Amino acid sequence: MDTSVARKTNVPDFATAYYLLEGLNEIGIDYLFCNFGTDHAPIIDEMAHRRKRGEPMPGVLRCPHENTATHMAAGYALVTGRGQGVLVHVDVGTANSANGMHNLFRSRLPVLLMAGKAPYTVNDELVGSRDTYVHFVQEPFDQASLVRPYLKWEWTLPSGVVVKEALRRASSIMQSEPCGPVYLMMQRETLTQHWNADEIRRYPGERFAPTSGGGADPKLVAQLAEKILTAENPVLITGYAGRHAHASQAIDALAQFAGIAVYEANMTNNISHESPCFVGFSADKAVPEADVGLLVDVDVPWFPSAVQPDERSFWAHIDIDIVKPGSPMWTFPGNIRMQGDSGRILEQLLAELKAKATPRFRDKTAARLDRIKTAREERIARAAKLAADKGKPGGINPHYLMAELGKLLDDEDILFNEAVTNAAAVLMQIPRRLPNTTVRVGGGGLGWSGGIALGAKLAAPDRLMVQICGDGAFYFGNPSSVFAVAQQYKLPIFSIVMDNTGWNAVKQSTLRVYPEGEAKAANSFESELAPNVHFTKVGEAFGAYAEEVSDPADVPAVLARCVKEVRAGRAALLHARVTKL
Ligand SMILES: Cc1ncc(C[n+]2csc(CCOP(=O)(O)OP(=O)(O)O)c2C)c(N)n1
Ligand SMILES: [Mg+2]
Repeated sequence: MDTSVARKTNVPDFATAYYLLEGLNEIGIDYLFCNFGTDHAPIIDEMAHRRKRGEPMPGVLRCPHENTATHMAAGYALVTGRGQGVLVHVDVGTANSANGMHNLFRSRLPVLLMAGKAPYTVNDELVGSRDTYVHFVQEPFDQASLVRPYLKWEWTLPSGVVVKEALRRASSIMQSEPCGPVYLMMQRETLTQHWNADEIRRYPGERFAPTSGGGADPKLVAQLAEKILTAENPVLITGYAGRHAHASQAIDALAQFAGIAVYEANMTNNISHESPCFVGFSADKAVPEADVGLLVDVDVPWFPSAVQPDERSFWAHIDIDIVKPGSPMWTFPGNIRMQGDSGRILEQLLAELKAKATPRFRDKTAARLDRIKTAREERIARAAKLAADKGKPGGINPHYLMAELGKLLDDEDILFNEAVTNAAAVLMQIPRRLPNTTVRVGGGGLGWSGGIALGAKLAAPDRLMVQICGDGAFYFGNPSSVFAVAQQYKLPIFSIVMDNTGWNAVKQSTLRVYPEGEAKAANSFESELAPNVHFTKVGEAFGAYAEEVSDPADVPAVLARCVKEVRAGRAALLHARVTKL
């Protein structure tokens, strides 16, 4: 581009918003999850323009609430690995997106959040100038501060001439491991600026690849292998290794070769639960007894207030996110730390062990594998015993409910577990063979499971997506918005509400801090919610199939009817009255 000569008149000329949509396509964004406002007029006009010209652009899904939009992007990224676009309205839409950004950031899921900014001209100096009341009240001094704690990058587009460069930069950062949210703000006047097509440079993906995790320093691998070769009681604890199938396989292979008991702690993305060395969801009993421990892709391996490892034990920390820069406090042990692709590092470790294994190591491994087998069998028997109690009318046992649900699922189906104090029942009763098929977000912002299930369904229409949430979580999820999107875009998900009549987590937390306190004495935990609700009506308002179940005897049939409806293409909502808090 020669800026010294007058702008050419024989080159097509379009608004920045036109190139924005083209650029989004070029960085691999299939969908925009949108909640529009006055800031988006140029984008909406260019959407129609590109459609009229038959030019490609991302699919547009309108979400009545930003919480749905952000979590749909999470679900899509979870299944495809690719971050999508979320388009929201200035500061207020950004504020409504904060819960989702928190959850995506803590889940290491990529997303490009975009918001307008109030126009900066007030006298109609430029196209897009302020023309309505809200333009005068929707400009805070620091709009990005509403989501900044959850961002890897933020920028306000200074000019349309760099729109594609800014999008490529945003994409490179969100897709580089550990992945996460980025935020781009755009003023109306910038979006309406016109540029010649040859003034807008392209930034093709093959030249601007994101970074990914690599292997580890062979010296550290050798050091860890030496420790494992002489270990008596090695354990491996993970929380999100299941994000990558090869990491799940590497854990299984290493554990079987070296006789390592494998735990998932505060799990967000499961590894295969059929691995012979997988022994459960809490390593609390094993940690104090371990002499060598591996922390692999995990945020919270145990709660230090309850559990401490032996002072003499040796810990290796293997993770793509080894520094945890987003956490002011993170003090779990690591005598050595290896940053990179955990699956790849564990493959290096296994190769080293195979080269160095001694007969004594092999004997000890065999003995450990026997112990692990027994622990595994005991655990499975414990789960079956819990599920055998069906509960009572008005108080279905969540373990029984989940065991029955598990019978209806295929290996590829995905469970989104937002059951809060009943989350353990989901995990224990529905062991998963394939990685990343039972999922929790890494964050603590309730209200995610509906949106994430919708986004996952969009990415993988042939798989059943099951949202399992508490009654409190159901409210947080803006369910009317979830079911509206399910209906409008034909995304049938199965939603199960485990209604225990309120916030059991809040009650339990009070009891943990004050086991004999005033709240207990008065049986007053500020936790009960409206008693006579029929959540089914929310689903029905949007054409979903909906049933209520309170008698354990009806559970198998009601679950079968719901699953049948969903597999046939209609969203279903099951309101299950489970054991009260
Ligand atoms: C957005 C948000 N607000 C508040 C909380 C605090 N919180 C944590 S658990 C919980 C109760 C959830 O209730 P429910 O989904 O019914 O599950 P239960 O505790 O009954 O098992 C609350 C309010 C939160 N985590 N996220
Ligand atoms: Mg509840």
